[in-house]
Amino acid sequence: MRHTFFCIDGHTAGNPVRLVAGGAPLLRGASMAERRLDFLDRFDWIRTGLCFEPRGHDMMSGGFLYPPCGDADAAILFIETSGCLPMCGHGTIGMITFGLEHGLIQPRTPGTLVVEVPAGRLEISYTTDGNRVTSVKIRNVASYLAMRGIDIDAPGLGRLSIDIAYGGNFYAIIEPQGGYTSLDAMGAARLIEHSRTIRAMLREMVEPVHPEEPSIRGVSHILWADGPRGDGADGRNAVFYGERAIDRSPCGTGTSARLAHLAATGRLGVGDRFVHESYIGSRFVGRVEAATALGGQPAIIPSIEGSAIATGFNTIWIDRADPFWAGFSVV
Ligand code: PYC
Repeated sequence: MRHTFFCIDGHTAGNPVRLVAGGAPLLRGASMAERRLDFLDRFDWIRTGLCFEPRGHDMMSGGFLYPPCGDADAAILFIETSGCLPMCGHGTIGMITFGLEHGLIQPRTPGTLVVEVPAGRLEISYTTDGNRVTSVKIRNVASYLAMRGIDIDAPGLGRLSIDIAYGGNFYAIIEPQGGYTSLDAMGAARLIEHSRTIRAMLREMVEPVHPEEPSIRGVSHILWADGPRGDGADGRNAVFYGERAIDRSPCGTGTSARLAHLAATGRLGVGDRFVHESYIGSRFVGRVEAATALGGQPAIIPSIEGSAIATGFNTIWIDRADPFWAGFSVV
């Protein structure tokens, strides 16, 4: 049996986005959080088949556009090598860009959209130049510093003090200290190796749970923070996800978590901008939009702004006669 998926492929700030424009399964659920669980239960082979080799690769990420459950303009379900994320910033920027450019999303008010994702509601504004979407700004879900000062003894790096912040996913944030001096000194291969070990150690020790949506839990991503490299930037980071991925973009949910972390530790205030660079030097503009509370804890509403480029159409088959129909990963 052959399943056909019509995709628009592209990237946001260098990280891949595969918008599956045709072939989405019908999902059960009254919210995107419920539909996400239904997808994971019944259709996870679509994610693994489209994201892992031989049709994808370690960094592959994307999703489906759905009709909203409520009064929003659209809804998104994310797929990635690491699972079905509650929220993905670079993915949202890419899917909104490709969806608007190809008429898959019809805004009620040009320039603004409300989009449902499993983690909540996003308020989106975007700019255009002719048929092209030139930037997308996401007012993200409430983000907060969940845990501070978790001490671990990381093999090869020594003692590290790690904070955990939420920006749509839970991030372990490692600032330069001890054996970690900078992204460039560490390099991508060692970042991946150390991230896998540190994530496994942290998962043995703690399990952060979203105060309002208990299906969002656990440390999925490691954010290595660093000072800025280019002119006009305020900071740089490398986010590890899945088993072998370093985000090529500055990571939208990672930037949101970092903004919450910097705000909670007195280093950013409401209204402050934070230009965040990625491992490859691409940028998002972050901003602390407002102070709020989440489950009784202080939180912020962050925004992230960036742009995406479509690189082509891709019709992908998942054929049950293919021994690798559900994908594979070499770790
Ligand atoms: O942009 O939020 C993001 C993201 C999550 C994982 C990779 N990118």
